[in-house]
Amino acid sequence: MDQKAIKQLVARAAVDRLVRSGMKLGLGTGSTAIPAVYYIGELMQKGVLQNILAVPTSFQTVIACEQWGIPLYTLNSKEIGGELDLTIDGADEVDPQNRCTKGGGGALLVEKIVAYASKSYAIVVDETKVVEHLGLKFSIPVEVIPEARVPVERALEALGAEVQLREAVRKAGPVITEHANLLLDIRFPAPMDPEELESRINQIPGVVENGLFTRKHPRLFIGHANGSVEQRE
Ligand code: ABF
Repeated sequence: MDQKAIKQLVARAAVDRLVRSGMKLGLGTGSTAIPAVYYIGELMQKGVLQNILAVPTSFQTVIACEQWGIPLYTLNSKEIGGELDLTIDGADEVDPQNRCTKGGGGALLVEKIVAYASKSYAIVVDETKVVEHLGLKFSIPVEVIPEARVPVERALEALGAEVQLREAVRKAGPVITEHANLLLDIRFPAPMDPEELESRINQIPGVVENGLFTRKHPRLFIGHANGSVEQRE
């Protein structure tokens, strides 16, 4: 199976196994989470799923929900009341403890807010995302207030990180997040303790959030090239 098909397979498997009518759902971002949104829209059109209330994690997800008529809410809506039944999202890396690196797509701030407001959390990945240690294959994004970029860079370097400002590919200049912040992508020369690092980074003044997701244990769905979907609690 090609990677696109694997992503679709694992996204659909998670929806089939976890999503029920009437759920308040957090809907993720990226090329594995968006197929789950489309599939939910399909099931709603067929009448298989009813009364879904969705909270999106990015503009990409808002547009996908609008295309399928999935009713959009915020965590503040009275129908949601600050708590979701389930969030389904993607990840850039997952380690043996189901801890994740996320935010390659730049949506980590709302992804973490939505994930941590959910009673149940599911991550859908293809097998290339499985790693022994976080930060090995993928850098860890840190969302930073623009005015604090240099002091935060220095503080991250003092933690031993190599720091790279995320540049836009086509538009000249840095990537600006949906909350008008900058992204610093950091890498460490050796494996680090992701739980300790997640909180250490967020203590630096000017840091808004970082892409280490270690405190919300997700149910993990891994799509394999042989067409199987592995579920890891
Ligand atoms: C999103 O999924 C981001 O946190 C992460 O960067 C992305 C992974 O994207 P893809 O599924 O396209 O590899 O939730």
